Amino acid sequence: MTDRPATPLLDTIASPADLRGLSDRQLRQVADELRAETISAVSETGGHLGAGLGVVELTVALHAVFEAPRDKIIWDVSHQSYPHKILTGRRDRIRTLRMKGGLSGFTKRSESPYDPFGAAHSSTSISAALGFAVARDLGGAPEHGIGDAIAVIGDGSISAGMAYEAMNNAGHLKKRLIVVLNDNEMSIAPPVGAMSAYLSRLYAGKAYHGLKDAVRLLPGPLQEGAKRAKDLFKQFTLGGTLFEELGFSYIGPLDGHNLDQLLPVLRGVRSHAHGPVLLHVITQKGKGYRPAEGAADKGHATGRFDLVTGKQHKAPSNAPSYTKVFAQALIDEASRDDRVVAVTAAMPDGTGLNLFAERFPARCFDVAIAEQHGVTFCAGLAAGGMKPFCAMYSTFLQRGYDQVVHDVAIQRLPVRFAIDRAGLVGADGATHAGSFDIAYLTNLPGFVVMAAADEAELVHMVATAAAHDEGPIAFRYPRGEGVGLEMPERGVPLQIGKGRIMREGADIAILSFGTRLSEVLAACETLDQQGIAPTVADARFAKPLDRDLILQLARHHRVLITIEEGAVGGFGSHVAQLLSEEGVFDRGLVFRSMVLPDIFIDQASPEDMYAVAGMNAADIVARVRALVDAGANAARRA
Ligand SMILES: Cc1ncc(C[n+]2csc(CCOP(=O)(O)OP(=O)(O)O)c2C)c(N)n1
Repeated sequence: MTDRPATPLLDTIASPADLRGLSDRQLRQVADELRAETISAVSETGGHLGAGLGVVELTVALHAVFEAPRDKIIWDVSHQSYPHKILTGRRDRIRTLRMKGGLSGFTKRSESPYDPFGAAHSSTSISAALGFAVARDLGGAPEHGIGDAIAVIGDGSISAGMAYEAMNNAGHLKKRLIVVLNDNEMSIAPPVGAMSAYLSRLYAGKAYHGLKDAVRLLPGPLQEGAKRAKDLFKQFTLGGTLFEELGFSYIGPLDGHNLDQLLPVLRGVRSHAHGPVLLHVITQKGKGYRPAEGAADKGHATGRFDLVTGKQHKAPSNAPSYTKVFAQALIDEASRDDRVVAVTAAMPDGTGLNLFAERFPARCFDVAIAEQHGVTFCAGLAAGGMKPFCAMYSTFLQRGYDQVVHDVAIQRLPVRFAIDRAGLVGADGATHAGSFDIAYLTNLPGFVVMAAADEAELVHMVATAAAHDEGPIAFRYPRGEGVGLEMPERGVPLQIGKGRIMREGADIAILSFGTRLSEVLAACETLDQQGIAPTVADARFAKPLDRDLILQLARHHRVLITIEEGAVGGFGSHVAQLLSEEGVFDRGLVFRSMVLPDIFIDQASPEDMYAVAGMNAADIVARVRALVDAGANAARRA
């Protein structure tokens, strides 16, 4: 008889309830299969790999011990939720991760009842879990009830102020609430800050050894009766940690890859927890896949890759990324002016400031995942006579908005905002789209707001920002590569509030703000062939507006169209306001504004997203043609 391969246990798991009938030994097998399935799926889709691999055992343990969806398991950031998705009825779609019409790369309420709370920005999980705990105690959701509220938060994400605001509130309310601190000693980059150092001290301290001894006392997983679990739970509760001072029972640190530790402790917590509990779990980012374990970012995010070698399949490109162009231009400015400093909130590689830090280590500050602090820190630096460049993604700067208004704008402090990932971002979807910065900055008095139309413009905008000491100034640029232009030797400051004419035509003018300019120019080639020759201008500034340029375009053309990769309320709205105040509409100007649609666009390829947004050259051609045809019809009728 030949040995038939055993059916993978994972194949029998349609929902987490199926885990609850398994022995601890079988759960270990499920964990191994789940890890393999996660690696295999991400090799096909790309995405966040390292974080999920680090929580495979934790995911199995949480779902085996707790009863989702009644118990609410809330993953912070939720980039580590792929194993959770596989166990919660989405295995059949896991190879559609981050694709158009597929699974989101993050938790999403509309996707599954097992995703009680959506995320992608960090450090929200404890607040949300506390909300569920209070809702439970006040009788919310009476149809199904709410069981436990469990937040799983990483050591990087717990560096943000919001996490402490939540713990402060939780310690005061004393509701039963479980926080699992998933400590892998990594953020995207190695974590920074005093909190990270504190967690390392806890990890290195007595508690860990105490725990190992205690676990050894257990004859086996089957012998964890309620009493034993209770004793265990008590033994592990140590006094004196920061978390205890905040009103949490602290348990740990545990080995987060050892189900023999995780399962009994979680069972103990489930049976006996009163009030808020913090379970400190030590894990390894990228665990179980050598290429990820060995990567500098522990496999944080990856494109599609070869399973055996771990090598990523990536189309080569010669054009430099906007991020890199920004970093090099900033290094150039900093080499001439030692007051230039740079600030990132836990994204040194993503913003290119890793390159800046190599050159100017003492003038580069990674403040951890702390955008609010980062912005006000820059305000302080500016007040102290420095020239701070606050480099953040558009979507994450949202978190520091009151600081932008209150600490920077009202005090007219010359903080330079380098806004990366402006516009649509592709596979990360709606949570990461940089849609709102134009709108949320152009309404602030005294702000200068620029958008680079191409990578050469970005170099000039870095120089413009460096030279601008009169107040706050921002420049935005997209994810991805430039158009492959010849780069200027050095940046030359632009005249504030002045745009440029790119080509002259008649009848129709298109005024572009940002990198859609290349699509506008491509559209013009098609329109030229159809006998329509628009004037095209690059506004460069959404604030202050180039009034002269705009009014001149309005005067000399029958139709004016603005285009920007941002939500309504931004550049086009300000142009409309100007035109209406100047009475231009009364004189018959036809005006249209092309902005992102008033929806949150789900993940897709950038091309698909632009198609949904109607922002491609073909869409611009269609817009212009419709206006020309309408004009011709009106003329015929008249
Ligand atoms: C507000 C905010 N800023 C920045 C990010 C980008 N970001 C995504 S994951 C991550 C690191 C999170 O580290 P940690 O919580 O330790 O999780 P790990 O990836 O190590 O599992 C960062 C900085 C974000 N998601 N949200």
